[in-house]
Amino acid sequence: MKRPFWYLIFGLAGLLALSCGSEKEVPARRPNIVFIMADDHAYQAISAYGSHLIQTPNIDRIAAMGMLFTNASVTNSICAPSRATILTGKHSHLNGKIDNHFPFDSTNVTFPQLLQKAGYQTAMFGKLHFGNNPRGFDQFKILPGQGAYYNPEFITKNEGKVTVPGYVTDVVTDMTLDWLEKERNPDEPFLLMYLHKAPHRSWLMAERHMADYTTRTFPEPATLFDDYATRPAAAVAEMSVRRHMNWSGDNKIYPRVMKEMGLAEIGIDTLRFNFSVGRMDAEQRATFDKYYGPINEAFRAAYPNMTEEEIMKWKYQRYLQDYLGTIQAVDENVGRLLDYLEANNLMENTIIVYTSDQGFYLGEHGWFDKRFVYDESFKTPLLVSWPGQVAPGSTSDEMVQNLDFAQTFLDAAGVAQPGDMQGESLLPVLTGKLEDWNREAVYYHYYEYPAEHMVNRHYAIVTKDYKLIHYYFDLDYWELIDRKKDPQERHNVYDDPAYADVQERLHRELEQLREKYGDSDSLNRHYIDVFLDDVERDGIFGVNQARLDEILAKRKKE
Ligand code: SGN
Ligand code: CA
Repeated sequence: MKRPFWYLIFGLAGLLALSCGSEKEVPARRPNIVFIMADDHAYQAISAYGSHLIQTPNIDRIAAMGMLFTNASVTNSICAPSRATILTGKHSHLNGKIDNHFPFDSTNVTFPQLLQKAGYQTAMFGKLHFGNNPRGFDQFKILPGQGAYYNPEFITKNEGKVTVPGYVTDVVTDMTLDWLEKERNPDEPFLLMYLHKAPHRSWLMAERHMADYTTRTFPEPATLFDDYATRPAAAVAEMSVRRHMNWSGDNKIYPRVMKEMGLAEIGIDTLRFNFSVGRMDAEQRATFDKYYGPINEAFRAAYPNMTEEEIMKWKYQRYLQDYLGTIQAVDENVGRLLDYLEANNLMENTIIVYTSDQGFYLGEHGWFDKRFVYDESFKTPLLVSWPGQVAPGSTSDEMVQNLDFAQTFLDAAGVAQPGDMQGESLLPVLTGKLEDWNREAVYYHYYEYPAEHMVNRHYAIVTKDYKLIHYYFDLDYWELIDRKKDPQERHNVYDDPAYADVQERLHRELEQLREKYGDSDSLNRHYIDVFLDDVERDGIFGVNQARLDEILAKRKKE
């Protein structure tokens, strides 16, 4: 291949920097960065992770070309905070984006801004969920808020608001390929953020997958009927497949059928259904009815004789059919992007990342959704390829986090990492230089409570062996999980005398971590106050109103 002129310039600059003893080595050829992220994609639903549920041959291609991480996690398992941590390289309590509720503080410095300044072309397509537009991008087309599955609207940098017919996963990919083909300047490296809405709730799959996925049956997880004994926060959370998944909006029982059957929750559930299925055009709707109509009639006939246990099992199957159906389209579209990169000689000098903004419960603990520090939502899929730098087909069990992306990309691009970023560059792990990598524990902090799904605020230290978790509002107690002996995370052994030493050591290490990252009880108090002031004034969607009222009343008394 003919080397372009700038290759020589950077090569010389690199030599010069080295010979002058500068700290930062400028790489000969700055890599392109393709950051692919899905929304709520559980690692249990990727075949490279040994999934029993689905084949994802295209996502697996990234693992075959590069490295699969088995211990990648997020610092705060919820959408917008994860994205804020990715962009800023800072924990939620420092970048301020602690929950989905408040908009992102756009005075934060983000890695795309720094890459843009350093000469990278930057583009973002798909879901951001910040309440404001991204900074540091030459081009963006983003979904407003959560976005829609069918015929979605976009907020664009140059064309205002546009509505594009089609299925969101296909549409976001079309936009991405269009940018690569028509707007990308081949003389400069680029950062491309390709961010899917799928497989986010309400799990509406593409028409072409309906015939297949609405008839599949999936194995159940061992903890589908978890009793939450010893874990009070898990017991009060509202994310049970049986009790909190909506008949219409989630399981696609038509509001009309619900009414005829006398099932509860008609009002809000009808709205949810209309918001998602109601966006389909006549043709899309006809396909939907062809496959979901018979499901409705079968359910109507079976329901009167179903036990509680059978209802849970039915809902679980319905949930997985739709959730996994959306992933089939993500995988196909990732394949389209990889094919494009391959066909255009863009594979060789490109870092490709596949990840999710967090993991997700696929029936484990009886749940859907995320938020808890228990594995399925705390951990997130992470696959990284970079030919010539990352060994093909390799795996790593290092405790890496979404906190590390910003510094990793800056490092790879030869751009200085701001001193107040809190992650670590992953280059030593990716390139097998583990002597330069030294992390034994990570810090976790979830905030959004009282809110939808009612997961209590908690912070935690996680090592490869244990989790020590503090639920501090409005439940106040500790959990200790022995990850090796209890991989299903069902037993809180905090008060077990056999763990007294472990408990004491972890308390100490947790305090050290909180100090290192600058988190504190007074910050916790601050974030609770700001949040409660706001929800008292404006309310909040999906909250358990009775519990919220009790919390607010108690606060007035104090
Ligand atoms: C919506 C969903 C929730 C989900 C949040 C946050 N409810 O509010 O189930 O936890 O998004 O998800 S829905 O009825 O509107 O679908 S996140 O990925 O954006 O954090
Ligand atoms: Ca998410």
